[in-house]
Amino acid sequence: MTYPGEGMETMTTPPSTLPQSNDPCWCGSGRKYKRCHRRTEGRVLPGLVSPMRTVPEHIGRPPYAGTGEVFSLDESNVKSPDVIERMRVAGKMAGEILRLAGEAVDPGVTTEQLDEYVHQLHIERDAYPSPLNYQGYPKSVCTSVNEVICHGIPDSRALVEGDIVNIDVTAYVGGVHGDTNATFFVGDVDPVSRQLVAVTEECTWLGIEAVAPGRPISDIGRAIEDHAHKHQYGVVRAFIGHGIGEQFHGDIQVLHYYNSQASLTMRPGMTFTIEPMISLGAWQHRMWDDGWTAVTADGSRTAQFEHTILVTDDGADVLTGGGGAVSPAAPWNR
Ligand code: EYF
Ligand code: CO
Ligand code: CO
Repeated sequence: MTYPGEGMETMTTPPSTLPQSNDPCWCGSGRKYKRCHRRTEGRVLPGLVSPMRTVPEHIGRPPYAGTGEVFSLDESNVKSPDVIERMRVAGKMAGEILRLAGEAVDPGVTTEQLDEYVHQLHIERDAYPSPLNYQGYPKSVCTSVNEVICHGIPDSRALVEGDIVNIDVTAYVGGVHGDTNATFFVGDVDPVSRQLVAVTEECTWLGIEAVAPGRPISDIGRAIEDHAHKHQYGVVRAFIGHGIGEQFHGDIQVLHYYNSQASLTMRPGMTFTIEPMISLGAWQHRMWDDGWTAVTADGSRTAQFEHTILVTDDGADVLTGGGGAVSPAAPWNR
């Protein structure tokens, strides 16, 4: 079998007909295509990351803001009425910032510009963007494009028509965090990706509807996984929902797949996130060299939605929801 350009020393642009996985790469490297250029074709590449932004002195900040080091506090899983009221404020604010950020998504906009906008939206509201310096994370928001599962660092890459981008906003205000995310379309997006995004949002809501006092927390993962598998999608296992309150990440672990060992009983007053990451293919992940960015092992696209949830006497309250939040599949927008 021959390929266009075979026999040439090197080629710098791919031919119109691409090799099979085990055939020699089109570039003339002598390596198999799957070990050479197939790794990057059509994939998101890292761009340049600008310096960390600053937050005005008058804004209250979490303990890690100065050093980047996260120490766990002795915080109850069941929150007091006072903490819950403050979490409603933080959650509503995060939902509003997420909606505004989503409205700014367009071809040509860089994820760096989204970060600048999200940072400013926090400052205007006297809030601290929780990701900033959390374990040393360098930006105010996570922006995860196409095969990036989560924790994408905003950089100089411009969004391209047909991309999907997840924006993950966490606001710290009144001494508590509110954490929410959604996946947005960049211009006209192909039907396969649109379906992935729609089903991922359905998975999130089915997980939320499984929240009930007295029930094991494994009910949430079961509901999410059942729906994803009906569509032959993968459920990412490496990243999970978490307790939230005065700490960005509390003790509670919310798996997005079924595991009988997830036996914690849900109780009124508990607060946690539900944030399933669903992929068109592999559930396994790989890390970029930056140590932050997680991508699907096979390069397939992935989508995510997230809400901060309060367990109530008869189900769940969505603290990051409400009229202004982004959620076409949410009960209030149906
Ligand atoms: C050291 C981070 C640390 N972690 C979680 C830290 O819950 C979250 N989103 O819904 C979430 C957001 C952020 C986060 C932002 C920064 N971090 C990320 C990746 C690797 C890592 O290793
Ligand atoms: Co989040
Ligand atoms: Co989260």
